[in-house]
This record gives sequence, structure tokens and C-alpha cells, in this order.
Amino acid sequence: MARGNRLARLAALGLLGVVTLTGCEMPNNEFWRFGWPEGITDQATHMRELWTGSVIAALVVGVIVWTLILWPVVRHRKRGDELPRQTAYNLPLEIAYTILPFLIIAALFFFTVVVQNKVQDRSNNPDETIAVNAFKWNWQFVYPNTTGPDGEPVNTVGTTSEIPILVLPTDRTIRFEVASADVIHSFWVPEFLFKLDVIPGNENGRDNVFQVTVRHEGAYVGRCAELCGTYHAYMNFEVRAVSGDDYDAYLKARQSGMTTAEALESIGQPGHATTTEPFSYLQKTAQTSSSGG
Ligand SMILES: [Cu+2]
Repeated sequence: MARGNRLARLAALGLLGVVTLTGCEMPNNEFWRFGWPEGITDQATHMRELWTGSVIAALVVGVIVWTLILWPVVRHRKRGDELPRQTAYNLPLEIAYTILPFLIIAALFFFTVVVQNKVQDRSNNPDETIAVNAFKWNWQFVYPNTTGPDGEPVNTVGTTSEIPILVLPTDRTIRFEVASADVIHSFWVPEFLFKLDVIPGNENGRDNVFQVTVRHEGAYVGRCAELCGTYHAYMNFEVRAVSGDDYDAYLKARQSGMTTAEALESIGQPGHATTTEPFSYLQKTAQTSSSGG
């Protein structure tokens, strides 16, 4: 009787875990994120929900395991010299021990693959395509569907004295095609919760491709996440996510001949990076502090 009750309770808890995992929307606040950083893309939202669901499932399993440990410790303490009933070689129990963890792993694997497919999905027709070129040690961002005054597509190149700013529209599907001119770099915007290795040598295939939909306007730092040489640490850029209208106005301004900074200022944005400093600035600071000390 009591055992039947317990089993029913275990099953109910397991069911709760599954329902929680399959639920369309996970609660999103500091507590329910369980330390997960808040991303700014749809893809990041899927990843966060997988994390929240996984932690809830782990806690459900944890509570069951803690109960199974603590309950015998408290209720079945040694009461005398009489040996308690021996239950070794309990076949049904051992089968359950084997199958249950397998089911748990299968469920986690299933939801991981579902989310991975969403994150890596590039089947949607993108609204915008941006070509990213990585080189030692900076970035070039090209808007291939535009034509600047020189007849070439509008682009922004970083230098040692200027952080390249990648202007992106919110609420549109953006396809990134990343290429490297030399060694392996890695395109990483921490707020996307995503990084992609930039493998050189596939200019024709453009296999380094991913898509995101950004949902929050703002300035976010971007980095190279692959140790690519001497100045790897200074290979930063900035993502400036703006409204679709501002994005269109920015591209129009660039096509009319404005620089990145001028075009950004024309849509009411700071013309220079706000999230990170260019290499020359850091170098100067280092020199000043070492000569001062
Ligand atoms: Cu790099």
C-alpha cells in the first residue's frame, strides 16, 4: 500500500519534469534562469529554456535521490543485532535502476537535439545577409546587398585605432556568412550565447553560416574566441542592434558616402564603440601607467 503510494508520487514527479520540459514557455527571471545569462536572440531564448527545463528535471531527480538516501538513513537505523531482511538480487528493482536513468538521458538528449536544431537552423529565408571577414587581427563587416559610392558593397573595417561596429536590425532574421583571410578565428557575441569558428579556405562554399533574430536593441561587445595569434585579445568589435527603420536609414546613409561613425550619428547613435576600447587606446594607457609607475 505504502509502496504503491510512493511509486505514484515518483511517477507524478517524473511527469511534472516532462511536462515542464515540454512546456512552451519557461519562466524567465533571475531565479528560474539558474545563473544562465540572458541572451538577446530568439535562439538564445530556446537555449535558456532548455537550461531552465534541464535544471528543473535535475532537481526533480535530485529530490528523489536525496529522499532515497535520507529516508533509509533516518527510518532504518540499526535497532539491534538482528540482521534486517536482505534484498540483494532484486531483479525488478535492478531493471528499474537501469531503465530509468536511460529514459532520463534519452529525454535530455531529445530536448538538446530539438534546441540545437533550432539554434543551427538556417532554412528560414533571411531578411538580411551580412558577410563577416575575420583577419589577423580585426574584423570586416560587409553588407552584400548594398552599393556604396565606390560601387563596392557597404562595409566596415576595424583598425588598431577604431573598433568596427556591426550594425544589426532587430526583429529580422539575419544570416551571417563568416570567412577568414588567414587562420582560424571564432565569431563570438556573448549576448547571442553563440560562437562559430571561422575556418579559412571555404570562400566559395561559405560553410561558416548561422542565423539569428535579435530582439533587444543595444550595444554589445563581440570578440574573437579562438587563440589566433599575438593580438588575438584585442580582436574586439561591437554589435549595435537598432530598430529596422534605423537600420535601413543607416544603410542609406552609408550608401550615400557617410562613414560608419557619421551614419551612426545620423540615426542618433554614438559614432564610436561604447562597450570596448581599440588597441591603440589600451596601448597608450599601458604606456602612460608604466611610465608613470
Ligand atoms: Cu582571431
